[in-house]
Amino acid sequence: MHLRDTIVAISTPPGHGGLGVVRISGPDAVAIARKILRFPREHAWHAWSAALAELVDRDGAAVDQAVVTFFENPRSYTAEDVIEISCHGSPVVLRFCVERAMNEGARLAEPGEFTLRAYLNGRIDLPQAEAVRDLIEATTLYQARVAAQQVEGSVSRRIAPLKEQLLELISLLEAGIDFAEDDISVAPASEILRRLEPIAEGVQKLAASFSFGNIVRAGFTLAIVGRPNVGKSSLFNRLLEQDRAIVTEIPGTTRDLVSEVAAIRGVPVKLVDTAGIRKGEGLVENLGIERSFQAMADADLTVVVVDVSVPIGSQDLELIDRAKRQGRGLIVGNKSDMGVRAELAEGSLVVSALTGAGIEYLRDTIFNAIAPGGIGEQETGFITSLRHEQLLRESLEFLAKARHAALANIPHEMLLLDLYGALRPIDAITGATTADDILNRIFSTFCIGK
Ligand SMILES: Nc1nc2c(ncn2[C@@H]2O[C@H](COP(=O)(O)OP(=O)(O)OP(=O)(O)O)[C@@H](O)[C@H]2O)c(=O)[nH]1
Ligand SMILES: [Mg+2]
Repeated sequence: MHLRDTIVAISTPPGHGGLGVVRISGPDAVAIARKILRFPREHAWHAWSAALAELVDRDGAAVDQAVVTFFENPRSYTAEDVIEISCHGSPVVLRFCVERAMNEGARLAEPGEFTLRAYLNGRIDLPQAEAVRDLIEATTLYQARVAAQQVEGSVSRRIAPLKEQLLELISLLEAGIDFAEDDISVAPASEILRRLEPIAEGVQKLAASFSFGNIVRAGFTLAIVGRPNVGKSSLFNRLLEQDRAIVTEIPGTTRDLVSEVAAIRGVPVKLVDTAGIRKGEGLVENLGIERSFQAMADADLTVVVVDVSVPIGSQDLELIDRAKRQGRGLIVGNKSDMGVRAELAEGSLVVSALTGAGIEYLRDTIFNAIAPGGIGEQETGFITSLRHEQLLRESLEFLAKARHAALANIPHEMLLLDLYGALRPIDAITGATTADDILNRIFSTFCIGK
């Protein structure tokens, strides 16, 4: 990567729009902008203020009117001089603007290169840079909020104290080795163990937060199963707040899987409506039922719907049993508006897809199944990146080794190797010691212009 280059890219999505933004960053940004723009009066660059200008071709003919903003280094997105040219959102005009900048010496930016520069210039760390991508790709407001916290540095803030404690322990042992001739141990095993424990606990907790973080980022699959006509499709539509699946009074209406993503308390949940399960009436129905079982096996959570207005049947019980065996099942008694005659096990919910009664509570219950431990704690910062989780697990392994070494009174030189081993992955998370190929992998998943 050549930080001396000045880079340019269209930062708004492809296609026609009211506005389109071209961004230029680097040492020559101002000089290039001067050549491709014409200001009404002799223009003095005022940083962080907008100026009206004309985008001109080489002969000086105006192609478009633009609003130009100058972010002077180091107080810009990349920590370099940044010019944002806001033109009309026409793909030809935007491409023209980029080509003009390239003719004047700018280079087309690689995917994620603006953010990469922010990182290389020390303005943000790696978790913050990765969160920028998540923020752009968020599909629910909740995902965006989590990513925004990470852009602000929530991941690094949780890692920093753990790293600090680890460094303290390392320097304690390093100091002890220097005095080794005196044959006095500065740090007895009990002291090392006492200090190791909270570090390992903190790293473990953070690594474990990935199970929820991953759901927030990648989503969660919920299968709705049950006998025919119990109201699965009605419930599916109700949770989706949209009439997506066909509902009729004829049992066996749904023949195939229907799936759609709904936001439940902000978490993207893939809802899967399935064919009602009964002893099959024909080939198509049997195939549909097979898929219902498959969906159940694939789901993170299964909602077994029963008709609560009639006594529970043996087929209901069979399904409930199967869901329980597969892990996470939730029993929902539907049609409560017609009276409650079924006796349901504890922890079951009673709702009416028709009137909406009990649906909010069902949403809460689904959310709690996704986020055990309550949302309160979860919001204080969890990791959403598989890369972070793997590095934390690696660090944990070394911490466990260090613990064994301390227990076995192994010389501190050896124990220190384990502690450095635990430190390395932590540094790799924040980018203190990250190899170039890993950087390339991270930033190549960005879109161009970010
Ligand atoms: N009274 C009442 N009727 C409901 C309720 N939910 C669904 N129904 C009715 O029950 C019938 C079946 O609803 P569906 O949602 O199609 O049931 P399903 O489980 O998807 O049925 P299949 O796709 O055939 O397996 C329809 O006539 C619905 O209007 C409810 O909460 N109360
Ligand atoms: Mg249906």
